[in-house]
Amino acid sequence: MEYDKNNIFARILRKEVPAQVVYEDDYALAFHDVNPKAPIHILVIPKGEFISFCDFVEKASPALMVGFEKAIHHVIHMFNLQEMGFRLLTNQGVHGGQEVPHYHMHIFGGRPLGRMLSQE
Ligand code: DGP
Repeated sequence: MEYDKNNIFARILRKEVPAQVVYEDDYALAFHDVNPKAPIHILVIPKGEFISFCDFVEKASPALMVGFEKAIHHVIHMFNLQEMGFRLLTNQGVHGGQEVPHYHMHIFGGRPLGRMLSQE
């Protein structure tokens, strides 16, 4: 599968589409999810053309992989989520229910988050 350069997160990265950005550095961009599922629902995306978790691990440089993880950690601290806790989630592919084909990590927090998976 080829990376779609016009997926919505690619366009947000290029600043063609606005987003409520909360953090940006050389490795990552973090912004509010447009359809929040928790009081705090932030998306963190790496800077580069990566479709999914597997694509990222296979292609990203070690520096980018570390920088991306540290950006997630930074956002967790920005929202003071480390005390009460949070959930990190990434979806991949059809069974994962991935909607946007640019690798992203969801950060959920701000209330007890319930069961790990829906029972549907
Ligand atoms: P996933 O199913 O893991 O691919 O989640 C994609 C998420 O992206 C979903 O929670 C909604 C969010 N999203 C989709 N389009 C936009 C957008 O244009 N702006 C923002 N901020 N979030 C978006």
